[in-house]
Amino acid sequence: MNTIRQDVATLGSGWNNKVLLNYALAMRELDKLPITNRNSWKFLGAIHGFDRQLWVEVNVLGDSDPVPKDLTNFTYGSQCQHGSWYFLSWHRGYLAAFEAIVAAKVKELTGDDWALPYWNYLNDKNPEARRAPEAFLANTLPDGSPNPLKKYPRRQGFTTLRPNSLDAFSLAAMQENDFQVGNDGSIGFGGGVTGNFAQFARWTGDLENNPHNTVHRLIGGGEGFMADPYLAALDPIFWLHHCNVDRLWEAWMNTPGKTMVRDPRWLDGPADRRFIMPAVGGSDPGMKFTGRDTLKDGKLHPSYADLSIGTGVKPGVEAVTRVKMGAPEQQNIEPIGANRSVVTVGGAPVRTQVDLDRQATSTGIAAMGATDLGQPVTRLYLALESVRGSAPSPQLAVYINLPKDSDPQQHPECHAGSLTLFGLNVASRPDGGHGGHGLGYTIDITDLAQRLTDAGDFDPDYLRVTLVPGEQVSADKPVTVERISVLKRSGIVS
Ligand SMILES: [Cu+2]
Repeated sequence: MNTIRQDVATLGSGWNNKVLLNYALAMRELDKLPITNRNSWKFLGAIHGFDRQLWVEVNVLGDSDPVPKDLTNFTYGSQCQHGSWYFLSWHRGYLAAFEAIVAAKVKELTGDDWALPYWNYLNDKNPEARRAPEAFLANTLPDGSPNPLKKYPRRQGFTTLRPNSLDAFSLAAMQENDFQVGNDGSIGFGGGVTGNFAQFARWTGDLENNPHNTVHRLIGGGEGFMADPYLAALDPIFWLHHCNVDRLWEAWMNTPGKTMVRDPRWLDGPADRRFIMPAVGGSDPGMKFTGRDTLKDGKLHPSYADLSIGTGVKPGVEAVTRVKMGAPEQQNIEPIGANRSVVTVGGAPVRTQVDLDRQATSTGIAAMGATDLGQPVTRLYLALESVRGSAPSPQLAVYINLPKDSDPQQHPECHAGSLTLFGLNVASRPDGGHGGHGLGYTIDITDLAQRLTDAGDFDPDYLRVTLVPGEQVSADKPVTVERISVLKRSGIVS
């Protein structure tokens, strides 16, 4: 075997997949260790998110189990970074530490080398790509003992990622050319700007939004661990999912025309502390890292067997799916309209009107399709700001300019985007490390605005936005959206 990360589908089926068999054997041992051990399965899971009461409720912890202080004071525990530009770098460090600990256990048990495999679920050349590897679905190991890879709950009857009719599950994020645009990073591949550590910050990046968030909900459903950041990393399938997300980032960075962030706040941040992971064996001081350590030539830079299949890009080959808009710092983001009040989505679709600045909208629409070098070019975005709710990963679909009283699902031409609000429960808690300010999402509506304009159904004075509730949204568990605005991104074709 090999320490390059490989597509799990290429490594054999069932328990013939030795990488997964070794994974199961190592997990079984790590799962026997108490949470006080920094290499235990529970400690590793708690690094992502930890809530003692919830862990006792779902029987992961006993009532009187001692919990180490460095899990509850945010040193090691509850570090996961979501809704910010640290999402990808933090998770890369997390994967590296986890992989080293599991590999050491595999070595001890079997003598084999081990690397974390990835689940290439958007590989359209493999008709079985969306089905979870058999090893995660089998009840028993080859020796007849219970299969640890199936130990923690998932969506009922889960075998395959099955997007519902409100879902988007795609590689569209890979078309974005810039990691971060605007002072707050509201737009881009990688997530919003924050100088400090923030478990849940304000703006979700494109890749985090989809496929990352979508897959969490498709596996977890309402009750499964993958749907909730406090529990997700306990499910061993979490790591194969995140390995693929990490690979997508790597593929994106290796594609000419994509601009990775160079801001020292990202490279050397966060400003107020270091990210920290346990070392193999768990001794102090642990492994500290910054964004820089995760990039090429950094100590946490991974290697993948392939960066082309199922990634939507061809590393090394310039792909002009979207016109380049100039250096990110020379692009401008400007709000050109907003709705007037908080929107609450419960059991039924809700409509709201976004009033637009006619002049700014008209010039924006006129420049949307520019392709000539040096010409002004724009893209339009719908921004959902400070979204809050109590469910772990509720689903919302967003439609624009639906005919009055019509069924949204009959109008795919009005579908602007689909969101899975992964971690909304955590981001909305006023007692969390994030003040309960909720999460923000931007949806690129350029192509839709172009289609509506061509059809004569885009009025530069206003947009009618309809929010359609999906899974985990109901009258009892509503989602509130503080403000819906339209952002105009302007640059120069380059
Ligand atoms: Cu995740």
